[in-house]
Amino acid sequence: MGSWFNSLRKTRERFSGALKGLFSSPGPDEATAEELADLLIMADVPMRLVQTLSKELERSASRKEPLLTTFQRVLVDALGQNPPLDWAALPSPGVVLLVGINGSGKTTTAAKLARMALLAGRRPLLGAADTFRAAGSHQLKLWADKIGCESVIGATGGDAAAVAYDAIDAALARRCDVVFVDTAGRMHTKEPLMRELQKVRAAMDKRLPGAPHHTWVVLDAMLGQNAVVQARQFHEMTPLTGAIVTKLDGSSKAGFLFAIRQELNLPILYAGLGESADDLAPFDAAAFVNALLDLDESK
Ligand SMILES: Nc1nc2c(ncn2[C@@H]2O[C@H](COP(=O)(O)OP(=O)(O)OP(=O)(O)O)[C@@H](O)[C@H]2O)c(=O)[nH]1
Ligand SMILES: [Mg+2]
Repeated sequence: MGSWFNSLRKTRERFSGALKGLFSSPGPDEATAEELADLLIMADVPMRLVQTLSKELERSASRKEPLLTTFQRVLVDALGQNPPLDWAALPSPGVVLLVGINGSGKTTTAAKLARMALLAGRRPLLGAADTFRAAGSHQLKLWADKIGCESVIGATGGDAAAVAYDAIDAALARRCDVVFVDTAGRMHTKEPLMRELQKVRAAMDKRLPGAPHHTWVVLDAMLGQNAVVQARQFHEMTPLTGAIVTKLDGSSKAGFLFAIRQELNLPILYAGLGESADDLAPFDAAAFVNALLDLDESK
């Protein structure tokens, strides 16, 4: 699996020079602190958090807390609690709906989650409610065969809500523990497509009252602040219970995750650290912050 440290290289490189200057100086040097604030904003760390950091850094001298410790503490606190899925707490079957814009990584993530479920000793089912493109469903079927799990694949041009219904139906019949339903990519600005999600949810609830038990937005980390805008819009149309961030390994704007947690109050459940089936890690706030701050990843 890709490591947090390597995955955050691009974001870290944006401000590691300023960080070194700040932490090597005997006390907070105002010019370096300002430079760092600018660089953090460029990495899409929300302004409010940068202001909190600046204030805390000023106070750290009187508290005799090392600057680096202040930095770590404030950033880890800002990310809050992000507990990944508790398999044991899921109803049977637990149903998870994955949503997001085109190309954000939904299909790959659905497969990675199913793989994680298998490793946890569960029986997952992948539901391909991406009926928009033939390639979309085909891609999920290939993943299901590769990792060795059950699947229900919708016909191209078919009704996404019907596939979601059938996926739950099949999971009940085949005694699966968890269903991950992949959906077509949709622009957060296209209202009819966003409404389709409500139909999908209603169909799920019809087959299994209470489903979906989780709705996660899959966000492409390369988009930085734009991913926050998307998540907000999805959240308005279909209540989200968490976020998954993909392509952290290619992003230089991973600071947007602080906004997902602080502004939208969504837990960040998993992070994609590469393209293979095992490259999905439960989100680890301490490892994320250490990797941002250029600290040894074993710390
Ligand atoms: N490096 C890297 N690539 C990823 C990650 N997650 C997904 N990808 C790649 O991103 C591309 C798009 O992924 P998909 O899973 O097809 O995205 P999608 O959201 O299903 O796309 P649509 O169905 O077209 O909306 C693929 O080439 C994936 O291999 C990740 O965490 N890291
Ligand atoms: Mg897809």
